[in-house]
Amino acid sequence: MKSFGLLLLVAGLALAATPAHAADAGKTSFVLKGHSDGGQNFWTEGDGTTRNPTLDVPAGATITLTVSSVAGTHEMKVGDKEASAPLNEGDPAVTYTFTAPASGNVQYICPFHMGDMKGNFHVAGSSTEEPKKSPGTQVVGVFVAMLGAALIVASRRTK
Ligand SMILES: [Cu+2]
Repeated sequence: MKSFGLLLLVAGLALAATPAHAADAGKTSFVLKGHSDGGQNFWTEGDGTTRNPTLDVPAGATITLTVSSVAGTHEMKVGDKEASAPLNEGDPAVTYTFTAPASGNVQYICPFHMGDMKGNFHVAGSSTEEPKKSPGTQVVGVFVAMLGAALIVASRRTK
């Protein structure tokens, strides 16, 4: 019983320590494509399917963004920078650069479709953004670890 408790404790701590946000921290170059589909406007990273994805960037890095339109007319505005010229589908892609801050998020947005074409560049390792993936893993990990600790205590008391 005690060793089972210890096993749970170790497994729980390992789960709790799992980063909730598997970061692709080294990436500094991104392709964002604007879409207009059935009245819905959104960005995708390259040919990805996630709409307005959060993009991890290294702190302080110069980020290169290649922007084009698959459908519709869009502009790209990053943080406080000026928006790009309007981009129509078929126009050549526009390259955009900005410097990632030391921490936090920098918003990217299409000023034409402010309501639904916005996402964030998230500086890897900073905690201003809620975890995107499996926020439950850490909670479960802590719970399992506590259960393990309780079993250890209980098995000591019964001796
Ligand atoms: Cu747009």
